[in-house]
Amino acid sequence: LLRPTKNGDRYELTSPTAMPKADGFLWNQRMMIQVTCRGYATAQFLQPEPAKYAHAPNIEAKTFMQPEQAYYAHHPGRFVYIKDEESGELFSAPYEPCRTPVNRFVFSVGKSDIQWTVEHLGIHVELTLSLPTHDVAEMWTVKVTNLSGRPRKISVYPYFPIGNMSWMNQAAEYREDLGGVVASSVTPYQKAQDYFKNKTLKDKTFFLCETPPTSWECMQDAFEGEGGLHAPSALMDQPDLSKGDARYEVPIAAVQYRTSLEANEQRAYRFLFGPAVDDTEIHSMRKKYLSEEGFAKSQRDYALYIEQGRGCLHIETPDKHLDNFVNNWLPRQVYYHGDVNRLTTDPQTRNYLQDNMGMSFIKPEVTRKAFLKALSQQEASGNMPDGILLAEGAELKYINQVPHTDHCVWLPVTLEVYLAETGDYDVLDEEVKRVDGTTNTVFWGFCKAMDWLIAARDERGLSYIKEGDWCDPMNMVGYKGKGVSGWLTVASGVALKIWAGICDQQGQPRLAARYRAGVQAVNEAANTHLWDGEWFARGITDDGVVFGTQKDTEGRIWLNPQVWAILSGAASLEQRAKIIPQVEKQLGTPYGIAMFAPPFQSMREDVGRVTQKYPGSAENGSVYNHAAIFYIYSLYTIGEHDRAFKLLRQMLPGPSEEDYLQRGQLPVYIPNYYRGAYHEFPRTAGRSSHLFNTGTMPWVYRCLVEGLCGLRGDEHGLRVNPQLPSQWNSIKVTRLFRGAKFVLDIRHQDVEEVIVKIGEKVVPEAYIKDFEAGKTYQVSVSVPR
Ligand code: CEZ
Repeated sequence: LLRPTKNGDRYELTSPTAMPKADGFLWNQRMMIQVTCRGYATAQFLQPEPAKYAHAPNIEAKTFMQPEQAYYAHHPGRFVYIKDEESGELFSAPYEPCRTPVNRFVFSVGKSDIQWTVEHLGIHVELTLSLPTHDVAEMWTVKVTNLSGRPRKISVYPYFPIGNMSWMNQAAEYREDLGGVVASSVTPYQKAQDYFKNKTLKDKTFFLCETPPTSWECMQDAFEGEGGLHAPSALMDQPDLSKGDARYEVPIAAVQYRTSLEANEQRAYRFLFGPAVDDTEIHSMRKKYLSEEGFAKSQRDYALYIEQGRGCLHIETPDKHLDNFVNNWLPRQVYYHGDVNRLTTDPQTRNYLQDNMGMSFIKPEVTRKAFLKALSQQEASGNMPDGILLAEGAELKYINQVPHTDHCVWLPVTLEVYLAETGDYDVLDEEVKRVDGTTNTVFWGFCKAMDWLIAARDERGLSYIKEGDWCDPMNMVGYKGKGVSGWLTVASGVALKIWAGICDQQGQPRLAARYRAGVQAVNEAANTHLWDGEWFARGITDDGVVFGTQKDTEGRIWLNPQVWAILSGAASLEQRAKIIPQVEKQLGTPYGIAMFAPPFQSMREDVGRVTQKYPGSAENGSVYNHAAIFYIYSLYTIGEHDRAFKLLRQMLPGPSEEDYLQRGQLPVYIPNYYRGAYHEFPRTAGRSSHLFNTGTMPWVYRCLVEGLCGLRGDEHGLRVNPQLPSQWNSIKVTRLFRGAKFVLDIRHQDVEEVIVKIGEKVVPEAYIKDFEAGKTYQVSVSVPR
């Protein structure tokens, strides 16, 4: 059903029906596309706001990417019909729209391309999708081979629906001069001033053919006729497509190649699909890409671009599936986040900082710039805005119009990773010009942010939540201005603790003392008001109701406050010993640890819309991987490596077939959640959201680097303290660190403490300080059993 290729850099699925939403994604800095095994696609590009060039056939609401997206027969996709001209039989690749059971099916997801192989009626069809590195377009290769051992007459019909582009103006026609179908539209608007803004939008969609087709059709209705998508009238009732256009009718790009194939003969067709402003741009895209050499060159360039995201860690462990993920797919997903910021112009501040935290392992110069950019938008109060504006004219939209109080926390939390990786403390002295016109250092900005966190607390010393914290939809705990967040209280403790350490390093003991006092204050407040006997409560509502306690039948125990209490030090050793068994008992599932349990079954007006999400989906008690990875990270910080590893492993789909089928997703990315409600709704528990935007990724990388492999940097060097799962004997690791390469052989042995040797020389305190960039070091590490 599902298999990796040799080194795990591709995953192949051999059924179009077993995991219908199984998908892969490709991106560049200006676009992304997510495609399913059956051929449905969702593509977006930035201009600079997200836009589409292939739409649904009806008006779509503009929104952010949706979890568990539902596909339907007319969903945008990329399809190729094949008709046997002698028998009249029809099928389509990859699988939709005909849904014909085919003889052979392979959906193969690679890091820089996605392929399908489909065999039916003695015809072999191979589809390949790749992207240019800088431009917005899809590059499609369709290869058709006659395997039947006799001459064949067939028609090949690529069918790329374009959908409802605009209610004001839309049309499509075949353009001989440009060599393809061009659909034109006017982005709908009403305000006069928008006319001037919209002038530069890419309102055309082109589908260019390298080889001129026999015929074409540009109108959805004419193509489909009464036959429906599975047997379109234009294919079944007439020899050739009728060269029709679309005049304020829903456009498509369908072309026909009527061809004869000798036995074993192959034909290759190439197409370019994407948006453009005008004919000139379409013409130049054609010139640049649409040829065998153009495609080959672009594919090489794009593969190199993706390769830049290979990260700083390579592992060989007893778990090959884990290796495949860590060596190929994990850095790719981290890179995606850091490189394109989820394709929005106003990423949420916490997302922006964490996505860039991941870049510390890949391209730390990007992380550095991100801190400067974020701080330049810090408010005069010291608070951080809800989103960071990345493009000129960008505005805070959707969730960023809702006041959340946790954004400052993420500054030191993410900086800690950057500093560990680079040792670049100089960044703290950088001057930042701020929105209010003043200029100050990074260090100063962080202090202001920490002061803001200390101040934004109530008379009990607990942190106000307003309309949300890390948990976006927890919007009614504090909307009247009084409610507090238990998580944010202890998370402030974590932030202040990290910052105090940095103040010490910077020779600022008085500041360090001030922030340590802050840590103590929040930890005490949490213990006084939120400790419930076995775990910490999640918060206290506007009306003074403590929630997330033993009294609650829904939302009884929440993961985040426990985890960050462990990290902040609010939880003592005795408290930890109570918390962990409760967390595992109440939140554990075979698909990972749930964010809280039991899920809410109906609205709780003093908690908010999180309780209205479907029980077990998203923040309402799913296995929300971002929350789960915080827990895993905290377990590594306290040496609980077996618990940590078990949960880390559960984050990946597979490797059993049963598990793949239940999750419905290939192990080429980690989704933002798997369904929870394990006890309430076991049928759907474990199902993937298929949303690859998630703050989980940098933390997974961190857990591997610092936890499992135990190779964490600090100011002067690399500290070695691997935490292998007990059942493993040894692993091999390659770690790139500040320009040097460490090749490590790490073994469980009968030793009392970690012993590190470079060659024959023992490295004191397992702390590698003397090394040079550009050199490779062979390191052997003995770890106590
Ligand atoms: O968005 C994420 C946020 O991007 O939810 C996380 C939060 O920490 C991230 O910053 C937890 O709440 O508004 C909603 O209800 C959405 O469900 C968002 O909360 C959620 C979606 O995954 C966005 O794609």
